[in-house]
Amino acid sequence: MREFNIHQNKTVALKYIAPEAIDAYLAQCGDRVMCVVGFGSSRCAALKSGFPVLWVDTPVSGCDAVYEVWTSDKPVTRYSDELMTGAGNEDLFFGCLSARFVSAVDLSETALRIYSGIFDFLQRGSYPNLLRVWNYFPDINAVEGGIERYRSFSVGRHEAFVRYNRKVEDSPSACALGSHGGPLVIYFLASRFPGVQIENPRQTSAYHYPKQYGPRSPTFSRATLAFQGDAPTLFISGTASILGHDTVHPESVILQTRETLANIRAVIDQAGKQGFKFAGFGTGMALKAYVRHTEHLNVVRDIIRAEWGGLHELVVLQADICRTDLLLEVEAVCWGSAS
Ligand code: 3EB
Repeated sequence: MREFNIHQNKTVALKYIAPEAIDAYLAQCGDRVMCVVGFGSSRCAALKSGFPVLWVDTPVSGCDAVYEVWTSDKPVTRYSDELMTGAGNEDLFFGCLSARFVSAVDLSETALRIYSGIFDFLQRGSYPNLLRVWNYFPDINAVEGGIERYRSFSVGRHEAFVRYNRKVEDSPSACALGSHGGPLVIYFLASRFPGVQIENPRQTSAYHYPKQYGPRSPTFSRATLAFQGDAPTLFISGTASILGHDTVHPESVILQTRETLANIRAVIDQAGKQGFKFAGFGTGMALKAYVRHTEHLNVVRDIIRAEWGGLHELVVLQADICRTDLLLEVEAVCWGSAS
């Protein structure tokens, strides 16, 4: 059998695995598996390994489902309590949570409760630093009780940051997308070591967005740079066609895709100024694109491929974006070369 070496010098690695390959992949990874998230419109069968799967109801371009699998270069220990399941080693921890909610207002309360639970957990344990958070919930653009679900979510999340004295400038990288059903689903990566927050010079920091985007600004950084191990890892937040704080090219998926990729490049360049040596698009980048309209899935994928060629990992999902005029959002993980 071929030598299994996804890690090279990566402290955490990420792979997108098809349903028919997932059991074999997890068996190979053994006690290095930190987190498994399934994306698809129908839930797949339970895994042979029994590893818990956090499920996000979003159609996947070109297949029924895909698994996002995070692995560590060191063995991890599984964790579970009434709030979350997770896995960690001495430096890094992945946590997975989900919670039902019934309305936009309830979503705010639920986000506050969940984030408070996360911060409690982080403060108690050996991973006080929140590096990256993924947020998914259905009907993200629905307006209920006079407020959009996304904005209401941002209010509850912001309140948790305030209550736990988390400075917005130290916010994790993040994304927030609309799934097609199910609960609020959150997973996160936390670390023993603080990350370095990266902002995009082309964009207003999200935590300084003006009130026109909601009563409380979203608490995320454009990227976080984690310096664990031999080579740093750059976690780039969901990135969209925004300049300053304005959506640009609302009518054109092609121009929105190009602007989004320009923003990602700007974040990588900024990280370079703060010590990151990018290993390059071919081996050093995993990318997850979210596209609002099914008919745009291929054009977004084609532009990404034309710009950056054969990426290490690329998955394209259909999901709603948190601003109604945004047609897509792209997140990325970049690995650095050892310095
Ligand atoms: C933006 O730049 C687009 O609320 O956690 C991107 C990444 C976006 C994260 C979040 C929202 C979030 O404002 C939307």
